[in-house]
Amino acid sequence: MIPGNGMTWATSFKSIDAAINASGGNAEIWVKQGHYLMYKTMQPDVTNLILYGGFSGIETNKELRNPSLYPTIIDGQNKISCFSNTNRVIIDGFTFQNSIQSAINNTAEAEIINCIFTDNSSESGGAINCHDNSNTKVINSIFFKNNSLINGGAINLGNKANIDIINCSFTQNSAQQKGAAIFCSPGSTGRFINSIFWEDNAESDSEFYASGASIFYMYSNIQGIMPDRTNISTDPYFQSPNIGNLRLQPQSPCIDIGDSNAVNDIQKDLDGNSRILDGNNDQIFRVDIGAYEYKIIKKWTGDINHSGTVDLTDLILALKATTELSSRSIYLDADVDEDGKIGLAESIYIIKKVFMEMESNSK
Ligand SMILES: [Ca+2]
Ligand SMILES: [Ca+2]
Ligand SMILES: [Ca+2]
Ligand SMILES: [Ca+2]
Repeated sequence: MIPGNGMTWATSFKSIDAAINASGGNAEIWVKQGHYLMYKTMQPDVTNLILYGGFSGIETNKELRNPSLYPTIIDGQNKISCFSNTNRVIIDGFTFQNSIQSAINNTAEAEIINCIFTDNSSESGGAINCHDNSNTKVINSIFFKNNSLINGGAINLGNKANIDIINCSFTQNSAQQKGAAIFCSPGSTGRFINSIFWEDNAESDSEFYASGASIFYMYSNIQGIMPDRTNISTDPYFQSPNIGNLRLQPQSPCIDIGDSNAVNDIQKDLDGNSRILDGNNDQIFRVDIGAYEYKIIKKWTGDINHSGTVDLTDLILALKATTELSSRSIYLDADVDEDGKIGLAESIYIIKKVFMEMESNSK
């Protein structure tokens, strides 16, 4: 591919690094779906960088991307760390895997949204190492099977480092010593809201270690804590935790018990579905705990023309509806995201459903 100017998909850069260097900072970089093997740690020397993943490679509007349909995978190949920032950065919509020395090393300020961290390792902080005095915010993200040789299987917080963890799910991370989900050094501050910490495994303090640190957890499900007014400690009923599917089953205690105020500026979950949905059918919309919002599947969900099946005809009708071409065979109770309209959310739902059926038929 001939390296371009990065202004269109046809003239895109050869690598994420090339795009970062050319941007000079204060820029958004859109990264197409794909499996990006890292040979060199990305160390952007620019400020206010925003990296978005999850594009199929035709979008002209970033709202149309979908990291769960079009994963952008950053792979450290068990050789290197993927990303290291010394300036403010936003990383949204990526999967980080197979890093050593942590997938992300944050020494400044990082906002990490809609990301999946899996099979990363380090001495401390397999997925994210938050170095001394850094600020980190993690939203709608999953930490699955990361590990550390010492402390902090998924996340390590250095001295005077701050972290906000909102609507994240941690499971099956491990640490040889303390804090398989998160290790908080003395003097650090951690706030965990609407998050699940379940079945992580360390020699002690499996979910978090926070001696000498300031820790606040609210509206969360944490294994090993005493339940209180807002927090619970009970099996979250992930769909298939052993393969990293941390969506909630219908009987999950995490449905509709989160703090909706914490997600005022978060419109979607890790699947790109609407937050907030009414997941227990009491007509009250309340956010769930964890990275995914549970959605009740109603009789006509996605079946735009009420034919009894969800198929490509429904997709065409839903797409027609997005361009405001009305059709007599569009039924509003096929609504997927409870916004009273047929459009993009329904189109994405139908594509996923049709793909999933094709996949299960080909097995
Ligand atoms: Ca409800
Ligand atoms: Ca809900
Ligand atoms: Ca149909
Ligand atoms: Ca809708």
